[in-house]
Amino acid sequence: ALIEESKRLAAFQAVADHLSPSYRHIGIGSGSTVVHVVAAISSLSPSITSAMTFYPTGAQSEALIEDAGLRLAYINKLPPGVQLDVCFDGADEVDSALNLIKGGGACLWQEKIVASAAKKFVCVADFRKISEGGLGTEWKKGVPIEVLPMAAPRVLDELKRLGAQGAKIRSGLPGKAGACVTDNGLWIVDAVFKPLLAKAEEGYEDGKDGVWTVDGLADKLIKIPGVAEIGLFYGKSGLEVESGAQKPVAAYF
Ligand code: DER
Repeated sequence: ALIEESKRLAAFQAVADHLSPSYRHIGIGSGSTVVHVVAAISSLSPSITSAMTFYPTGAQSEALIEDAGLRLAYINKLPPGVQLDVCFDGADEVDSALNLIKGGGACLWQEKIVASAAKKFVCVADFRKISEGGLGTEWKKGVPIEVLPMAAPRVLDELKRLGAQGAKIRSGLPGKAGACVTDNGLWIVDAVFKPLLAKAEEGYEDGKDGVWTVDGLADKLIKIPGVAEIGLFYGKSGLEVESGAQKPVAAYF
């Protein structure tokens, strides 16, 4: 109950702080925390929300928008040159430089596309997601990577060469034999690395003994043939980070 309450409070705070009534195009992420974001938006006056259009990041997000009676549209229909005013989404872990692990819900590819279309990205996360010692210390299941199924075995081999302590194809939830299949028809590989450094330390050799910076690892992962997208999102330092149970953990642009 504490965790749900923390998600709810963080979500309502994030909407109060970061959703201006003047906004017209809003991205909605995936997962359980963003459910509270949509609840917060739905609690606003219809005179405000009726002027807004909401863009999903997958099947769950789409249903969330529809079930809330909010206007639904799709990112490929956004007029050229028009950006989303804001995108709200969850995260699996957030470090001190606002880097994120995302993909716990296997929605990372569309989430990153929609996030990249927004002027402002607001990450809403409860206290469990705050990284104390680098990405991977709280979320221990590994960095989610969306891959083309036929390339998965070769991706697993390359991950081991990059120093992954463990890498595996994510299996479907109970009730689905075989691999988890994303909204895009692909698979997820979860790769466990030693905790990631938020930024390179002086004279640091990235990847030495399997210890990577977020940027250094991301550059390697995205180039592996067969990888569609990776669940590492970049923060932009210098913006407010409000840590704690009841506050949105990060807002970055
Ligand atoms: O899959 C995702 O990227 C989700 O946003 C995930 O990172 C957060 O899910 P949660 O809000 O249910 O913890």
